[in-house]
Amino acid sequence: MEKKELRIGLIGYQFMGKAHSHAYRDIPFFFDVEAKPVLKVVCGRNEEAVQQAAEKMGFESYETDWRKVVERDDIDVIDIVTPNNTHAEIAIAAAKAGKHVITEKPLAMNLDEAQRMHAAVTENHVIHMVCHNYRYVPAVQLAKQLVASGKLGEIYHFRARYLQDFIMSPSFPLTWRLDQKVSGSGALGDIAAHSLDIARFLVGEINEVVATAKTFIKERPIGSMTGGLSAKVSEGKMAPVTVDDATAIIAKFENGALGTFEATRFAGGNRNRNEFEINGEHGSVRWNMENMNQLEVYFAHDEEGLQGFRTIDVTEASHPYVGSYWAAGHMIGYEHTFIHLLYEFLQGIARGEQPKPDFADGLRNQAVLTAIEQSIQQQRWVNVEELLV
Ligand code: SOE
Repeated sequence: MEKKELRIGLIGYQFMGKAHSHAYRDIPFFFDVEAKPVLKVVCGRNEEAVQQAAEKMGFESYETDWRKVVERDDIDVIDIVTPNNTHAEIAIAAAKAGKHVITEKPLAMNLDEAQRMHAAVTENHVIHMVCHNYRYVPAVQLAKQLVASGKLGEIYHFRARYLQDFIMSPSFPLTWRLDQKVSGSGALGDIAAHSLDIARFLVGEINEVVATAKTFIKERPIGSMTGGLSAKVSEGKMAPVTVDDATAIIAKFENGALGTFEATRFAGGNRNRNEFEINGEHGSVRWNMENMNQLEVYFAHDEEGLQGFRTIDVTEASHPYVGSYWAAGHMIGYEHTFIHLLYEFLQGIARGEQPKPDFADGLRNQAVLTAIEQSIQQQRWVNVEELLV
Protein backbone atom coordinates (compact mmCIF):
# COMPACT_ATOMS: atom_id res chain seq x y z
CA MET A 1 0.00 0.00 0.00
CA GLU A 2 1.20 3.54 -0.82
CA LYS A 3 2.27 5.34 2.32
CA LYS A 4 0.61 8.55 3.38
CA GLU A 5 2.85 11.55 2.66
CA LEU A 6 3.47 14.47 5.00
CA ARG A 7 4.59 17.57 3.14
CA ILE A 8 7.07 19.61 5.17
CA GLY A 9 7.45 23.40 5.16
CA LEU A 10 10.69 24.28 6.97
CA ILE A 11 10.98 27.88 8.19
CA GLY A 12 14.71 28.64 8.55
CA TYR A 13 17.66 26.75 7.13
CA GLN A 14 20.78 27.24 9.22
CA PHE A 15 22.18 25.01 12.03
CA MET A 16 18.84 23.50 13.10
CA GLY A 17 17.50 23.56 9.51
CA LYS A 18 20.33 21.24 8.57
CA ALA A 19 19.64 18.96 11.57
CA HIS A 20 15.89 18.74 10.87
CA SER A 21 16.05 18.33 7.09
CA HIS A 22 18.74 15.65 7.41
CA ALA A 23 16.54 13.81 9.91
CA TYR A 24 13.49 13.85 7.60
CA ARG A 25 15.64 12.36 4.84
CA ASP A 26 16.99 9.56 7.05
CA ILE A 27 13.79 8.58 8.88
CA PRO A 28 12.27 6.39 6.11
CA PHE A 29 15.68 4.82 5.52
CA PHE A 30 16.08 3.54 9.08
CA PHE A 31 12.56 3.42 10.52
CA ASP A 32 9.30 1.93 9.37
CA VAL A 33 7.50 5.25 9.58
CA GLU A 34 3.77 5.24 8.77
CA ALA A 35 3.82 8.59 6.92
CA LYS A 36 6.64 9.50 4.60
CA PRO A 37 8.07 13.05 4.89
CA VAL A 38 8.33 15.02 1.65
CA LEU A 39 10.69 18.01 1.71
CA LYS A 40 8.34 20.42 -0.04
CA VAL A 41 9.50 23.94 0.77
CA VAL A 42 12.17 25.73 2.79
CA CYS A 43 11.86 29.39 3.72
CA GLY A 44 14.37 32.15 4.45
CA ARG A 45 14.62 35.91 3.87
CA ASN A 46 17.83 35.86 1.83
CA GLU A 47 16.74 34.53 -1.58
CA GLU A 48 20.15 33.48 -2.84
CA ALA A 49 21.01 31.68 0.40
CA VAL A 50 17.65 29.94 0.74
CA GLN A 51 17.76 28.80 -2.88
CA GLN A 52 21.18 27.23 -2.25
CA ALA A 53 19.88 25.67 0.97
CA ALA A 54 16.89 24.19 -0.90
CA GLU A 55 19.20 22.56 -3.43
CA LYS A 56 21.63 21.25 -0.85
CA MET A 57 19.04 19.94 1.60
CA GLY A 58 16.79 18.49 -1.12
CA PHE A 59 13.67 20.69 -0.92
CA GLU A 60 11.41 20.91 -3.97
CA SER A 61 10.98 24.69 -3.66
CA TYR A 62 11.75 27.74 -1.58
CA GLU A 63 9.92 30.86 -0.34
CA THR A 64 11.17 34.11 1.17
CA ASP A 65 8.03 34.88 3.24
CA TRP A 66 6.92 32.33 5.88
CA ARG A 67 3.29 33.49 5.54
CA LYS A 68 3.20 32.09 1.99
CA VAL A 69 4.38 28.70 3.30
CA VAL A 70 1.68 28.65 5.97
CA GLU A 71 -0.97 29.55 3.33
CA ARG A 72 0.08 26.85 0.87
CA ASP A 73 -2.42 23.99 0.41
CA ASP A 74 0.33 21.52 -0.37
CA ILE A 75 1.91 21.75 3.12
CA ASP A 76 0.90 19.55 6.09
CA VAL A 77 3.64 20.38 8.60
CA ILE A 78 5.29 23.64 9.61
CA ASP A 79 8.72 23.12 11.17
CA ILE A 80 10.12 26.27 12.82
CA VAL A 81 13.91 26.56 13.17
CA THR A 82 14.15 30.35 13.25
CA PRO A 83 15.30 32.53 16.21
CA ASN A 84 13.13 32.47 19.32
CA ASN A 85 11.30 35.78 18.81
CA THR A 86 9.59 34.37 15.68
CA HIS A 87 8.29 31.07 17.12
CA ALA A 88 4.97 32.35 18.49
CA GLU A 89 3.73 34.25 15.45
CA ILE A 90 4.60 31.45 13.01
CA ALA A 91 3.34 28.60 15.20
CA ILE A 92 0.01 30.31 15.95
CA ALA A 93 -0.56 31.10 12.24
CA ALA A 94 0.37 27.52 11.31
CA ALA A 95 -2.04 26.02 13.86
CA LYS A 96 -4.85 28.32 12.67
CA ALA A 97 -4.18 27.14 9.11
CA GLY A 98 -4.60 23.54 10.34
CA LYS A 99 -0.94 22.58 9.94
CA HIS A 100 0.85 20.31 12.39
CA VAL A 101 3.65 22.25 14.01
CA ILE A 102 7.03 21.65 15.55
CA THR A 103 9.29 24.38 16.85
CA GLU A 104 12.85 24.59 18.08
CA LYS A 105 13.34 25.21 21.80
CA PRO A 106 12.66 27.16 23.90
CA LEU A 107 9.01 27.20 22.88
CA ALA A 108 8.61 30.95 23.29
CA MET A 109 10.08 34.23 24.52
CA ASN A 110 7.87 34.40 27.61
CA LEU A 111 4.93 32.80 29.38
CA ASP A 112 2.27 34.85 27.61
CA GLU A 113 3.51 33.70 24.19
CA ALA A 114 3.78 30.10 25.40
CA GLN A 115 0.20 30.16 26.67
CA ARG A 116 -1.11 31.58 23.39
CA MET A 117 0.84 29.00 21.38
CA HIS A 118 -0.48 26.15 23.51
CA ALA A 119 -4.05 27.45 23.13
CA ALA A 120 -3.67 27.73 19.34
CA VAL A 121 -2.50 24.14 18.83
CA THR A 122 -5.07 22.64 21.16
CA GLU A 123 -8.00 24.70 19.81
CA ASN A 124 -7.07 23.78 16.24
CA HIS A 125 -6.51 20.06 17.01
CA VAL A 126 -3.12 19.82 15.34
CA ILE A 127 -0.18 17.69 16.49
CA HIS A 128 2.56 19.76 18.13
CA MET A 129 6.06 19.24 19.44
CA VAL A 130 9.01 21.18 20.86
CA CYS A 131 12.43 20.02 19.71
CA HIS A 132 14.12 19.05 22.97
CA ASN A 133 16.20 16.52 21.10
CA TYR A 134 18.35 15.27 24.02
CA ARG A 135 15.36 13.36 25.41
CA TYR A 136 15.78 11.19 22.34
CA VAL A 137 19.36 10.06 23.00
CA PRO A 138 18.98 6.27 23.47
CA ALA A 139 21.01 6.39 26.74
CA VAL A 140 18.66 9.08 28.11
CA GLN A 141 15.68 6.91 27.13
CA LEU A 142 17.33 4.01 28.96
CA ALA A 143 17.76 6.21 32.04
CA LYS A 144 14.04 6.97 31.80
CA GLN A 145 13.25 3.22 31.74
CA LEU A 146 15.40 2.68 34.84
CA VAL A 147 13.75 5.52 36.77
CA ALA A 148 10.21 4.60 35.65
CA SER A 149 10.67 0.91 36.51
CA GLY A 150 11.57 1.88 40.08
CA LYS A 151 15.10 0.38 39.85
CA LEU A 152 16.56 3.53 41.40
CA GLY A 153 13.82 3.76 44.03
CA GLU A 154 12.91 7.17 45.38
CA ILE A 155 14.85 9.92 43.59
CA TYR A 156 16.85 12.21 45.87
CA HIS A 157 19.00 14.28 43.50
CA PHE A 158 18.97 15.51 39.90
CA ARG A 159 22.22 17.32 39.10
CA ALA A 160 22.76 18.85 35.65
CA ARG A 161 25.51 20.87 34.04
CA TYR A 162 25.29 22.20 30.50
CA LEU A 163 28.69 23.64 29.67
CA GLN A 164 29.75 25.40 26.48
CA ASP A 165 32.51 27.87 25.61
CA PHE A 166 31.75 29.20 22.14
CA ILE A 167 31.24 32.84 23.18
CA MET A 168 34.20 33.15 25.58
CA SER A 169 36.31 35.35 23.32
CA PRO A 170 35.41 39.06 23.76
CA SER A 171 35.63 39.33 19.96
CA PHE A 172 32.80 36.78 19.49
CA PRO A 173 30.13 39.12 18.11
CA LEU A 174 26.79 40.11 19.48
CA THR A 175 24.51 37.84 17.44
CA TRP A 176 20.81 37.08 18.02
CA ARG A 177 21.80 34.56 20.68
CA LEU A 178 23.12 37.42 22.85
CA ASP A 179 20.29 39.84 22.18
CA GLN A 180 17.43 39.52 24.70
CA LYS A 181 14.87 40.96 22.24
CA VAL A 182 15.50 38.08 19.82
CA SER A 183 16.50 35.19 22.08
CA GLY A 184 14.56 35.92 25.30
CA SER A 185 17.57 34.91 27.41
CA GLY A 186 21.11 33.54 27.08
CA ALA A 187 22.48 30.33 28.56
CA LEU A 188 19.18 30.01 30.43
CA GLY A 189 16.76 29.57 27.51
CA ASP A 190 19.33 28.15 25.14
CA ILE A 191 20.89 25.35 27.16
CA ALA A 192 19.47 25.25 30.71
CA ALA A 193 16.12 24.76 28.94
CA HIS A 194 17.40 21.38 27.67
CA SER A 195 18.52 20.31 31.17
CA LEU A 196 15.17 21.39 32.62
CA ASP A 197 13.35 19.36 29.97
CA ILE A 198 15.45 16.28 30.75
CA ALA A 199 14.81 16.83 34.48
CA ARG A 200 11.05 17.01 33.92
CA PHE A 201 11.21 13.94 31.65
CA LEU A 202 13.23 11.82 34.09
CA VAL A 203 12.28 13.02 37.55
CA GLY A 204 9.01 14.99 37.37
CA GLU A 205 7.69 18.50 37.75
CA ILE A 206 9.76 21.28 39.29
CA ASN A 207 7.66 23.48 41.53
CA GLU A 208 10.10 25.94 43.15
CA VAL A 209 13.36 27.56 42.08
CA VAL A 210 16.01 29.98 43.27
CA ALA A 211 18.71 31.19 40.89
CA THR A 212 21.42 33.64 40.03
CA ALA A 213 22.98 34.69 36.73
CA LYS A 214 26.08 36.43 35.39
CA THR A 215 27.01 38.33 32.25
CA PHE A 216 30.80 38.32 32.16
CA ILE A 217 31.35 40.30 28.95
CA LYS A 218 29.02 43.27 28.91
CA GLU A 219 29.50 44.55 25.37
CA ARG A 220 30.53 43.05 22.06
CA PRO A 221 30.95 44.03 18.38
CA ILE A 222 27.70 43.64 16.41
CA GLY A 223 27.63 40.56 14.16
CA SER A 224 25.68 37.58 12.86
CA MET A 225 25.73 33.77 12.99
CA THR A 226 27.27 32.11 9.92
CA GLY A 227 26.22 28.50 10.49
CA GLY A 228 26.76 26.06 13.35
CA LEU A 229 27.99 28.12 16.29
CA SER A 230 30.30 30.32 14.17
CA ALA A 231 29.68 34.02 13.73
CA LYS A 232 31.19 37.04 12.02
CA VAL A 233 31.50 40.67 13.03
CA SER A 234 29.41 42.80 10.68
CA GLU A 235 30.31 46.30 11.89
CA GLY A 236 32.95 47.62 14.22
CA LYS A 237 30.22 49.14 16.42
CA MET A 238 29.88 47.77 19.97
CA ALA A 239 26.53 47.04 21.64
CA PRO A 240 25.51 45.84 25.12
CA VAL A 241 25.00 42.12 25.78
CA THR A 242 21.48 41.83 27.18
CA VAL A 243 21.39 38.14 28.22
CA ASP A 244 23.00 35.88 30.83
CA ASP A 245 26.33 34.20 30.02
CA ALA A 246 25.80 31.76 32.88
CA THR A 247 22.96 30.78 35.21
CA ALA A 248 22.97 28.62 38.36
CA ILE A 249 19.73 27.19 39.72
CA ILE A 250 18.54 25.23 42.74
CA ALA A 251 15.17 23.51 42.26
CA LYS A 252 12.67 21.57 44.33
CA PHE A 253 10.73 18.82 42.55
CA GLU A 254 7.12 18.00 43.36
CA ASN A 255 8.14 14.46 44.40
CA GLY A 256 10.64 15.72 46.96
CA ALA A 257 13.82 15.45 44.88
CA LEU A 258 16.37 18.26 44.96
CA GLY A 259 17.76 19.65 41.69
CA THR A 260 20.85 21.70 40.90
CA PHE A 261 21.57 23.11 37.46
CA GLU A 262 24.50 25.01 35.99
CA ALA A 263 24.32 26.41 32.46
CA THR A 264 27.19 28.41 31.06
CA ARG A 265 28.82 29.42 27.81
CA PHE A 266 32.01 30.32 29.68
CA ALA A 267 33.27 26.85 30.65
CA GLY A 268 36.53 26.86 28.65
CA GLY A 269 37.32 23.54 26.97
CA ASN A 270 33.74 22.26 27.23
CA ARG A 271 32.32 22.46 23.71
CA ASN A 272 28.93 20.89 24.37
CA ARG A 273 29.12 19.07 27.69
CA ASN A 274 25.49 18.40 28.51
CA GLU A 275 25.47 16.11 31.52
CA PHE A 276 23.33 14.92 34.40
CA GLU A 277 23.42 12.56 37.37
CA ILE A 278 20.50 11.11 39.26
CA ASN A 279 20.89 9.62 42.74
CA GLY A 280 18.10 7.44 44.06
CA GLU A 281 17.41 5.20 47.02
CA HIS A 282 18.66 2.04 45.21
CA GLY A 283 21.09 3.43 42.68
CA SER A 284 22.38 6.22 40.47
CA VAL A 285 22.74 6.97 36.75
CA ARG A 286 24.91 9.50 34.98
CA TRP A 287 25.25 10.62 31.40
CA ASN A 288 27.20 13.11 29.33
CA MET A 289 26.45 14.16 25.74
CA GLU A 290 30.13 14.13 24.78
CA ASN A 291 29.96 10.37 25.34
CA MET A 292 26.33 10.06 24.37
CA ASN A 293 26.14 6.30 23.75
CA GLN A 294 27.15 5.37 27.27
CA LEU A 295 25.13 5.37 30.47
CA GLU A 296 26.89 4.95 33.78
CA VAL A 297 24.87 3.04 36.36
CA TYR A 298 25.35 2.15 40.02
CA PHE A 299 23.09 -0.26 41.90
CA ALA A 300 23.23 -0.41 45.70
CA HIS A 301 22.24 -4.09 45.65
CA ASP A 302 25.33 -5.18 43.69
CA GLU A 303 27.57 -7.59 45.57
CA GLU A 304 29.64 -5.98 48.31
CA GLY A 305 33.20 -5.46 47.16
CA LEU A 306 32.07 -5.22 43.53
CA GLN A 307 29.97 -2.11 43.92
CA GLY A 308 30.60 1.06 41.95
CA PHE A 309 29.57 2.78 38.73
CA ARG A 310 29.72 0.62 35.61
CA THR A 311 29.27 1.70 32.02
CA ILE A 312 26.61 0.37 29.68
CA ASP A 313 27.26 0.84 25.96
CA VAL A 314 23.77 1.73 24.80
CA THR A 315 24.14 0.09 21.40
CA GLU A 316 22.30 -3.23 21.84
CA ALA A 317 19.31 -4.04 19.66
CA SER A 318 17.21 -4.15 22.82
CA HIS A 319 18.01 -0.51 23.65
CA PRO A 320 15.64 2.27 22.56
CA TYR A 321 15.93 3.20 18.84
CA VAL A 322 19.42 1.74 18.25
CA GLY A 323 18.19 -1.59 16.89
CA SER A 324 17.14 0.27 13.73
CA TYR A 325 20.72 1.14 12.85
CA TRP A 326 23.79 -1.05 13.11
CA ALA A 327 25.10 -4.09 14.98
CA ALA A 328 25.90 -3.66 18.71
CA GLY A 329 28.95 -1.50 19.35
CA HIS A 330 28.46 0.59 16.19
CA MET A 331 27.90 4.14 17.41
CA ILE A 332 25.35 6.77 16.48
CA GLY A 333 25.64 10.56 16.95
CA TYR A 334 24.10 13.99 17.54
CA GLU A 335 22.05 13.96 14.32
CA HIS A 336 20.26 10.77 15.40
CA THR A 337 18.59 12.59 18.30
CA PHE A 338 16.69 14.64 15.72
CA ILE A 339 15.89 11.52 13.69
CA HIS A 340 14.25 9.89 16.73
CA LEU A 341 12.31 12.97 17.79
CA LEU A 342 11.04 13.74 14.29
CA TYR A 343 10.19 10.07 13.73
CA GLU A 344 7.92 10.26 16.80
CA PHE A 345 6.43 13.49 15.42
CA LEU A 346 5.58 11.89 12.05
CA GLN A 347 4.23 8.74 13.73
CA GLY A 348 2.11 10.93 16.01
CA ILE A 349 0.61 12.72 13.01
CA ALA A 350 0.03 9.45 11.12
CA ARG A 351 -1.73 7.88 14.12
CA GLY A 352 -3.43 10.99 15.49
CA GLU A 353 -1.56 10.57 18.79
CA GLN A 354 0.21 13.47 20.52
CA PRO A 355 3.96 12.77 21.01
CA LYS A 356 6.16 14.34 23.72
CA PRO A 357 7.63 16.83 24.43
CA ASP A 358 4.68 18.88 23.18
CA PHE A 359 3.58 22.51 23.62
CA ALA A 360 2.21 21.64 27.08
CA ASP A 361 5.76 20.61 28.02
CA GLY A 362 7.11 23.75 26.34
CA LEU A 363 4.65 25.85 28.34
CA ARG A 364 5.62 24.20 31.64
CA ASN A 365 9.31 24.59 30.76
CA GLN A 366 8.65 28.27 29.98
CA ALA A 367 7.00 28.70 33.38
CA VAL A 368 10.13 27.27 35.02
CA LEU A 369 12.31 29.62 32.93
CA THR A 370 10.11 32.58 33.95
CA ALA A 371 10.30 31.55 37.62
CA ILE A 372 14.10 31.41 37.30
CA GLU A 373 14.19 34.89 35.71
CA GLN A 374 11.99 36.27 38.49
CA SER A 375 14.17 34.62 41.12
CA ILE A 376 17.29 36.19 39.59
CA GLN A 377 15.68 39.65 39.54
CA GLN A 378 14.02 39.47 42.94
CA GLN A 379 16.66 37.33 44.72
CA ARG A 380 14.13 34.93 46.25
CA TRP A 381 12.55 31.48 45.81
CA VAL A 382 9.78 31.53 43.18
CA ASN A 383 6.90 29.05 42.94
CA VAL A 384 6.26 27.76 39.40
CA GLU A 385 2.59 26.78 39.95
CA GLU A 386 1.71 30.33 40.98
CA LEU A 387 2.79 31.61 37.56
CA LEU A 388 0.41 29.26 35.82
CA VAL A 389 -2.83 30.24 37.57
C1 SOE B 1 23.94 26.69 21.16
O1 SOE B 1 24.13 26.86 22.49
C2 SOE B 1 23.26 25.37 20.84
O2 SOE B 1 23.24 25.19 19.46
C3 SOE B 1 21.83 25.30 21.35
O3 SOE B 1 21.02 26.30 20.76
C4 SOE B 1 21.26 23.94 21.10
O4 SOE B 1 19.95 23.84 21.58
C5 SOE B 1 22.17 22.91 21.79
O5 SOE B 1 21.67 21.64 21.54
C6 SOE B 1 23.56 23.01 21.27
O6 SOE B 1 24.02 24.32 21.42
